[in-house]
Amino acid sequence: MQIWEPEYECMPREEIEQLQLERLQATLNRVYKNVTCYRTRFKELGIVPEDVRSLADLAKLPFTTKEDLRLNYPYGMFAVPLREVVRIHSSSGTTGKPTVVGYTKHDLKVWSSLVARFMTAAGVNSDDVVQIAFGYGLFTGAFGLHYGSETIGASVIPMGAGNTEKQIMIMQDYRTTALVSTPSYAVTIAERMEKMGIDPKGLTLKVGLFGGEPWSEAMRREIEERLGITATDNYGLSEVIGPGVAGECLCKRGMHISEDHFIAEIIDPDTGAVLPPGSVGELVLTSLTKEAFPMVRYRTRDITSLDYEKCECGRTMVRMKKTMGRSDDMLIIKGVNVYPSQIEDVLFAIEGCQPHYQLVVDRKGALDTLEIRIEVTENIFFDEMKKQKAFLDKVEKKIDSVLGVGAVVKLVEPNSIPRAEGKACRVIDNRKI
Ligand code: DLL
Repeated sequence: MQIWEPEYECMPREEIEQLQLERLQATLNRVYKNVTCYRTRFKELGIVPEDVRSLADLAKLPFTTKEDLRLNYPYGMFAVPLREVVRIHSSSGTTGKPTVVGYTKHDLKVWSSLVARFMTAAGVNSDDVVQIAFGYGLFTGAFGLHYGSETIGASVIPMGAGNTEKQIMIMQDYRTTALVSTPSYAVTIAERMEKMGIDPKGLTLKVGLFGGEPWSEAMRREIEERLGITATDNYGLSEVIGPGVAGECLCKRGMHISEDHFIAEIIDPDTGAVLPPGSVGELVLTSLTKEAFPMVRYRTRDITSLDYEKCECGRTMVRMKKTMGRSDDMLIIKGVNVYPSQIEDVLFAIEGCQPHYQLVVDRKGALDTLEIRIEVTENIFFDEMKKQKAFLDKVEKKIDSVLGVGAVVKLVEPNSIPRAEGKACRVIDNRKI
C-alpha cells in the first residue's frame, strides 16, 4: 500500500495555508492550556492564542529552543499526561542531557504515515524489502523508518547499525531492495563491498533512503554510482517528530515538507527576523498535529532555503534544499563563515579524493588554522612525491578560491579516518571558544 495523499500533497497554496491556520490555532490553544513554558512565555508578551488570526501573526510568537527543552527536562514540554504517552525517544545530542520527546498513539500513527509518505515519494512500495541500518534505540531514525515501511506494507529487516559485513550478507541473501542509513554509512557499505569483491550492481538493491546528517550532491552521485542505486534524501529531527518532516520525490530537487503537519519559516539566525521566500537562513518549524509534544517555532539551527514552485511530480508541498550546515556548526575561520558542506563539495569535485575527510580547526596565537585531512585513493597516495605535491596544491588553491580561507591539506592513509556507522563526525575544533 503506497501512502499517496494528493488531497494534501497537491493542495493549492491557499488551501494549505487555510488548513495550516486552523491547525495552528488548535495547537496554540492546546499548548497554552497544557504547557507551562508556552503559557508563561505568551503571557510575558501579552499574547493569547486568539491573537493569531493569520499565518503572518505566527511571527509574533516567541521561538522555542533546545535550551527551553533542557530547562524543562524531562517531561515539562509534554502537552498530555504521561499516561497518554506510548513512546519516548530522545535527540542525538552529544553534550549535556539529551532532550526527551514523547508520542501518543495518535502521534505514532501520524508519524508512521508521514514516513510512509516520503518513502512512497521515493518509489518504495509493498514489494520492497527494506533494510534498516540505523541504530534502534532512543534515536528516532530506525523506529521512524521501520514503522513507515510497515505502513507501506514493505518487508522490513530491522538490522540496526554497524556490523557492515553482516549487513552486506543480509543484503545479498534476503534480497534487500531499499537501504535505510546515514549517507556516510552507505559509503562505508559500498567500500566494504568493494573490498570483499562484491559487485553491488549484481545485488537487488535499487533505492537508498538516506538522512540524519548533511550530505552534498557530489556525495549523492558517488553513492549512486558505487551502489548502482537511486539515492534519496530525507530530513527530520526528534524535537519535531523524527524523520518524516521532509523527503525527496524522485525528481530529487529538494525535500517536500509535509506542510499539512508542519509550518516552515526561514529566519535570519542572528536577528530572528523572518526572511522572504527563497532566502537562505535557519529553518524554524511549528508542528500542527502533534498531541504529546507540540513545538511552536522550534529553531532547528539547520541552514537551508525553501522553494515554493510546484514540483514536476505534482506535489505543491514546499521543498527545502539540502541543508548547508547548522547555524551552530558553522565555523568562523579567520572571520570567514565556513560550512563543512562547502568543503565537501570542493573535495568531491577533485578526482582522487575519497569521500572521507576530517576538518581540524585550531588556533596558533591569535590566528585560526584549518587543516583538511583527506583520505586519498591508493594510487595517488603511493605515487611519486611530485605528483602528490601537485595534487595538494590543486586542492589548497581550490579551497582558497571557494572559501576565501586558506587551509593546509594533508593526505592521510586509506582507512585512517574512523568510519561512521551512524552520523559522521567531520569537524574537530580545538580552539575552545
Ligand atoms: O536525525 C532524525 C532523522 C533520522 C532524520 C533519520 C532523517 C533520517 P536527530 O537525531 O534529532 O534526528 O537529529 C536532527 O540531524 O537538525 C539536522 O541537523 C540533521 N539532519 C537530519 N536529517 C538530515 C538531512 C534525526 N537529510 C538533526 N540532511 C537535524 C541534513 C539532517 N541534516
